[in-house]
Amino acid sequence: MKINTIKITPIAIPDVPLANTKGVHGSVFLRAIIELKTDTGLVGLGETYGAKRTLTGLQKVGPTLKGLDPHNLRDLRMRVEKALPDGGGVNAPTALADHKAVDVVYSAFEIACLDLRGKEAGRPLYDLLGGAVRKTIPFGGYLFYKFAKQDCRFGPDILGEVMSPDTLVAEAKQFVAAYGFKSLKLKGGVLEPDLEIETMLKLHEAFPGHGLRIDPMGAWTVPTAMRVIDALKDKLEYLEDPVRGMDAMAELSAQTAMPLATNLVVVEFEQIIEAVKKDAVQIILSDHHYWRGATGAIHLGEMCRAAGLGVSMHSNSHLGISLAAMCHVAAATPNLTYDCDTHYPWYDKEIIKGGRFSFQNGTLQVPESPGLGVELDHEAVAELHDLYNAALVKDRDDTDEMLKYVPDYVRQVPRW
Ligand code: GKR
Ligand code: MG
Repeated sequence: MKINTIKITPIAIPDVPLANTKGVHGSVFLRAIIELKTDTGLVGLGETYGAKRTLTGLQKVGPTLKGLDPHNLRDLRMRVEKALPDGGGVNAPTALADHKAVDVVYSAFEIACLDLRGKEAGRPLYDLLGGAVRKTIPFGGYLFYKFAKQDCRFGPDILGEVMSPDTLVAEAKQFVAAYGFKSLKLKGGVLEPDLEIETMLKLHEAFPGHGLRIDPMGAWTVPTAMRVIDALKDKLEYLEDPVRGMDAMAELSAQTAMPLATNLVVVEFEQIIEAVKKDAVQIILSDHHYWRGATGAIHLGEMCRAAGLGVSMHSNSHLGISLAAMCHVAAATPNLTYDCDTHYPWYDKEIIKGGRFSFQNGTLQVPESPGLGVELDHEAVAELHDLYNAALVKDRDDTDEMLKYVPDYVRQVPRW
């Protein structure tokens, strides 16, 4: 089996103004859809970020994959490294972590290669990753403070303004009623810490049995994080990226028994060693979009097991190809013991046949058809590709977007 056609389609999906430490989401979010066709007539699918630097990387590497055997991931890696010799990162300068272009681009094509291999073998992708230890994948409700949407040209708002503890609890109630989530994560770092503490205490009161987490993406200093921990101890499963940088995480970790999780200070294999030496984190968030694909995410799980660290799963705005891949990775990672993050409920579009995944009691069943187990709805892709062309937005910059809502906004991390 050899790859003979490579198609990369950028798409834009209507988004809502979800707030975070560095700003707010724009009117659309961007994804790139990958189709790898083989001389045997199979099509392998992938989905990744669609912002400028990732798209450029995908477009540079794509044509060099002609003739690649999807079983040879080392050859894939070499072709990616050769086509992107200058390396570099893919995120906007205002982002809080960067991901190497070679890792992100490799990851996107790796998933499509694994999809092909699963289809050729007639086996679901989780079998290629070592087999499923679970087939029911639990997800958590990902809660955001948000503005009321100003620009509804590309899609309607959801829930209006959510900028207080009480409205955030109302959001959580809607999410739990609609999807049955058994755990809840708040994207913090948006309101004053006291208001975010109040929000978490109110969530705890409203959902006493739910696992709770908060992720302020480095918005707090170590003393502020300690104050939050004192107020919320025994109420959180873990605290995600409370402070900025490996050394600040290590300083905090030395002062508290609260487990610290990260998707900001450990985003590459090399950083695991430093994190372990400094005892900076106790849980690492896996993500096949930058941890070198699904096989890399499985290796991450294995390294965390060896290092005595826990594993959870990170999310970014995404559609169903990514969600299917997340399910397969979660199915095949034995020590992924926390409910996975997902942004999926915030959007109503889909690009796979059969429409959207449907959560039951906060869970999804891992797809059982060969490969990823999803097929592309070409009409839906074409519609969102038209939106990409119309939207004019070709990059993600949450800080820039924030100025539309708060004209004197200054990005400051840590802020409190
Ligand atoms: O969607 O605003 C967002 C999140 O802040 C996302 O960009 C993060 O990557 O969900 C993420 C996280 O830090 O856990
Ligand atoms: Mg995070």
